[in-house]
Amino acid sequence: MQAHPILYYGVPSGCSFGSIVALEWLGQPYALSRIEMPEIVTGAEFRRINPVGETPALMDAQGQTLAESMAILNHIAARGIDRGLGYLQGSRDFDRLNRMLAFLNTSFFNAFAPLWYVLEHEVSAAEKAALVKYGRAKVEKAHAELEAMIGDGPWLLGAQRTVADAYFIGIARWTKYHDVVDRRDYPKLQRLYDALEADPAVAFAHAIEAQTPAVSSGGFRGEIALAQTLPRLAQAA
Ligand SMILES: N[C@@H](CCC(=O)N[C@@H](CS)C(=O)NCC(=O)O)C(=O)O
Repeated sequence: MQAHPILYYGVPSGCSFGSIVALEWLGQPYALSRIEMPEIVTGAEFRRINPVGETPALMDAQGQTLAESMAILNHIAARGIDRGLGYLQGSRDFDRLNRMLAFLNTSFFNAFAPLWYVLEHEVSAAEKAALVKYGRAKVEKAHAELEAMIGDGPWLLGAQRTVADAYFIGIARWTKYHDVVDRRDYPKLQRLYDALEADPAVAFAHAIEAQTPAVSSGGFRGEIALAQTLPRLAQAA
C-alpha cells in the first residue's frame, strides 16, 4: 500500500469516530487500522504508536505518529482550510474552533467517564449508584452548556461545518449506552445530531466500526493491520 496517513481507530465506539469522519470530509487519501479496546490498545505493539495506549492515533506518510484527538483534529483541519474544516491559526475563527474542540475534549468527553467506568468495571451497588448519579449530572450539565454556547447553527460554529462537528457526533452518540439525557430536551443539539447522522461520512464511520459494507465519499484507501504498520514507523533520531 502506498504511504498514506493511517488513522488508528478504537472499537467498540471509540472517540476516534470523529477523526474518521473528519478524514472523510478532508477528501485526501488515508487508511484505517482497527484497534480493539481494551486488549490491543494497551498492548506493547500499539504502545509503539501511542505510549499512552489510547486511540485515536495518526501515522503520517513519513511514519511520524501523533496522538490526542485535539492534535489529530487540528492536523486535519489545517489541511482542510479550503474545504472549511478549519481556519488559519491567529484568526478569530481559529480561536472559536479551538475553544469548541477544547470544550468537547474536556467537559463533554469527560462527563461520560463515570458512566463508562460503571459499565466497564465490577463495582458495588453503592459505588454504582454514586457514579451513575455523578455521571448523569455531568452529562446533563455538559449538554445544557453546549446548547447554551451554540448559536442557531446549523453547525456548532454556525454556518460552517468543521472538525468540531465530526468530533461532537462521535461522543454525543454515547448517550445510547447509558440511561442518561433525552437529547430532545436540547433542541439545537438534537437538530445537529440528526443532521450529522444523515451525513455520508458519519454513515461510513458507523459501517467501518460495525464491519458492514462501508461506502467512502472521501479518500479511504483500505484497512491495514497494526503489525503491518509498524515497519513504517519513523526511527527516532
Ligand atoms: N485524551 C485522549 C483520550 C483518548 C481516549 O480516552 N481514548 C479511548 C477511547 S474513546 C481509549 O482508547 N481507551 C483505551 C481503553 O479503552 O483501554 C484524546 O482525546 O484523544
